[in-house]
Amino acid sequence: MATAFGVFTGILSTISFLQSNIPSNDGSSSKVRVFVGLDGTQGLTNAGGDAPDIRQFNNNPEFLGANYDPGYIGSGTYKDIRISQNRQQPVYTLLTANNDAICIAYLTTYAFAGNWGHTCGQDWYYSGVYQDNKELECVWIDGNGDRPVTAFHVKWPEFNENGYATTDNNNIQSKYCDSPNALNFQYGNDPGTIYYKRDAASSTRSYPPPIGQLHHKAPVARRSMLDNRLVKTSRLSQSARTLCESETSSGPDFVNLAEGLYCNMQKKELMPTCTGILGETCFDVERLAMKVDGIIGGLLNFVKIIDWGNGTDLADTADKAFDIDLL
Ligand SMILES: [Ca+2]
Ligand SMILES: [Ca+2]
Repeated sequence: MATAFGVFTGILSTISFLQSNIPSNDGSSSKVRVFVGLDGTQGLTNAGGDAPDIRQFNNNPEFLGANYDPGYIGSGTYKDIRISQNRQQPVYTLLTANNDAICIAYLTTYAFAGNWGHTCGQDWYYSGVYQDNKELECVWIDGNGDRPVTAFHVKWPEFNENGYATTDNNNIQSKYCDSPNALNFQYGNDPGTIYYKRDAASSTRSYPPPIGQLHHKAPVARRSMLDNRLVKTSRLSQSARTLCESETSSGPDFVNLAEGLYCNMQKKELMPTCTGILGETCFDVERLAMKVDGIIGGLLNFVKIIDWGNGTDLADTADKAFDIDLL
């Protein structure tokens, strides 16, 4: 796959690379391959699901074409999604999730590795899919609230032949995670727009498809209202406060043990975890219950505890799901 691609060495080679690798049979379509993680990898489950909507944009970026609701991708497999468009190069590709979440290990027209989810602090997991003998991570996307990311775009020339950064490590965060140009994750309902910065001086602009080509789906009921799972983590990068204070976040209740905060995602209510002080109002991590003025309230009926661990020990980062009766 991606290893057959040339290395980006400059504008000229980038152009020839793009032109020679657009897999188009008749000059009227482009193709994006979406490869998803393999169920069973460190407890990965339901990695397959609905293929994302794909929108292609040229370098300006102007909308070129799209394929909406392109079908299903099985666990550990890929789907080639064909997009009807003119002969212009698709430089930006926007992937918008549908309702059955998928965990993306890699993408090609050119190359993008699912590891970017982890690198940029998004919802990720181990994929069980290998590239050059190295296991890729996958990034989760979902359209109706089971996972926080609903869409992301990639600007293909910003990624090397293996789908990684073209900059040195010091610039990865600023170029790929903090600026919307090369890569941008979105969390809203059915995003159809890409956001980018032409340069640092100009403001962020959005480029939706022209009126008439806009694709609207009926807003979906976000499942977070019914989600009675709890995610536990000790990773400082996964802040319960950040998640709770974000208007666009959705998903299971979330407790960060290192941060000492619990977020009731339905109410978007932040609460400290209990420390043993008399009379405190807090979330009791052991008993899975709220304490008000030191008195245990009703038990919270979590059906699953998803333990993301501390991010350093593979055994502890498995997406474990416990029956509540076994705790
Ligand atoms: Ca799924
Ligand atoms: Ca879903």
